Amino acid sequence: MARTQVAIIGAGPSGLLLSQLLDLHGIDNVVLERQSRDYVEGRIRAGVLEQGTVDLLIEANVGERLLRERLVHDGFALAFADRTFRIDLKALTGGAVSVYGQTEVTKDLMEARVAAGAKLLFEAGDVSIEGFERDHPAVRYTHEGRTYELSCDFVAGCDGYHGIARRSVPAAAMQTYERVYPFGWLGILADVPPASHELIYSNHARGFAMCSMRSLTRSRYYLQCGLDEKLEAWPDARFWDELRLRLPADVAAALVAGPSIEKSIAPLRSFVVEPLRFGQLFLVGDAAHIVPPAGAKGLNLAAADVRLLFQALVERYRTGRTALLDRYSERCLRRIWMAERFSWWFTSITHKFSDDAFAQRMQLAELEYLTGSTAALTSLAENYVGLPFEGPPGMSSS
Ligand code: FAS
Ligand code: PHB
Repeated sequence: MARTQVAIIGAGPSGLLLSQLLDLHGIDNVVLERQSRDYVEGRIRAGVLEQGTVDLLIEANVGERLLRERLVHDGFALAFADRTFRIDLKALTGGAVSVYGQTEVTKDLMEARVAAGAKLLFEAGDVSIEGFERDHPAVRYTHEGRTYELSCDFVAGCDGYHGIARRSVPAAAMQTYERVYPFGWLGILADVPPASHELIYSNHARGFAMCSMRSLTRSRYYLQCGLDEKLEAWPDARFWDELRLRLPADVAAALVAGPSIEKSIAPLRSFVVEPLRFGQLFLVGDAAHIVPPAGAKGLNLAAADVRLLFQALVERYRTGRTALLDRYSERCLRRIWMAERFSWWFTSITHKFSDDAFAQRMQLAELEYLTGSTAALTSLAENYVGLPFEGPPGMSSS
């Protein structure tokens, strides 16, 4: 039976970043990914990185293209009642965010792992975890028609919301918390210049809309849509027309339409599982939590989990101590719940939940108050740029 120190299930951002950081600290690991490399590198998802995530990618030696190509945004805009209001992140927090697609983060990580000769196995089927309560669990999988078994010290479940890691744990051993939203996001990617130099989140009576970007020549837009919507009912022309209707007139006038290069519908949910550790199995990223994307937290939360697990594994292998491993769940959950709250709140004030006139007036009152209060704006801004990471290992938690 093959052996490694850490078996990582999933080669998304969580799995690749953990693998890279462990490797840089001499900790042997194997990554088992269900899909092909092309499929993983082709996924279009997040677009905004917190500074903490940027710093971690630099620490992982994959920050060079990111620092060269990212767009640093000192602010973003809220649009409502046919006007836009700029949230000045820099003035309110001293911070900023980086616009750099998750697709590019994944490509940078993948390139680094392949260059390092990492043990990355794609199209690994039927992955299962045996005995994660034991000191040396085993991970079974198939590849090209043969079955393999990998013995390890630890398993990192980086396999996303639909993965098998969380599902390997008896339901009685965990508590889950979930809110499924009554709408999804219809997203489009197009090689057209963005309508604005910063992101715009638009609250509109027809539904939420969002203007984002991947560069100054590639735009990413979203429309809130019903859960029963089908992509085939949304030809490009309909998407652009509806987007214009949901934006303030000046932004709509600046919108440049063009052929979509990607279009997809994503459901929205808030989800957390507690705890995140089960014996030698540790859940990381979307395997442990999901946030509605309005707060731009999903990918950043995953990176924060990776940071804490990587620190804990380095402590274990360097000193034999397991204090940080024992605190992994508690340390992750503090940040997870803060991000869940912010993402839920930001979704609640920007999206259309019903035709209820009172509810819509409450949203507008909240937006009016928010954009008129430095205290409220500071709270929004500090959550958006990313709350500070917990202190270095060993510091007492606040
Ligand atoms: P991922 O889901 O990215 O990766 C999990 C990996 O595990 C995948 O490669 C999968 O193929 C693999 N896997 C699954 N089951 C397996 C098995 N049984 N065996 C082996 N491998 C297995 N976040 C934002 O901040 N902004 C956004 O706009 C945004 N948009 C999103 C849109 C969609 C459609 C989705 C699904 C998510 C979006 N997110 C967004 C959140 C997203 O960015 C995640 O937070 C991020 O991908 C988390 O990374 P991972 O934890 O690595 O999980
Ligand atoms: C994106 O560019 O895909 C994006 C950016 C910020 C969000 C959500 C999505 O809050």
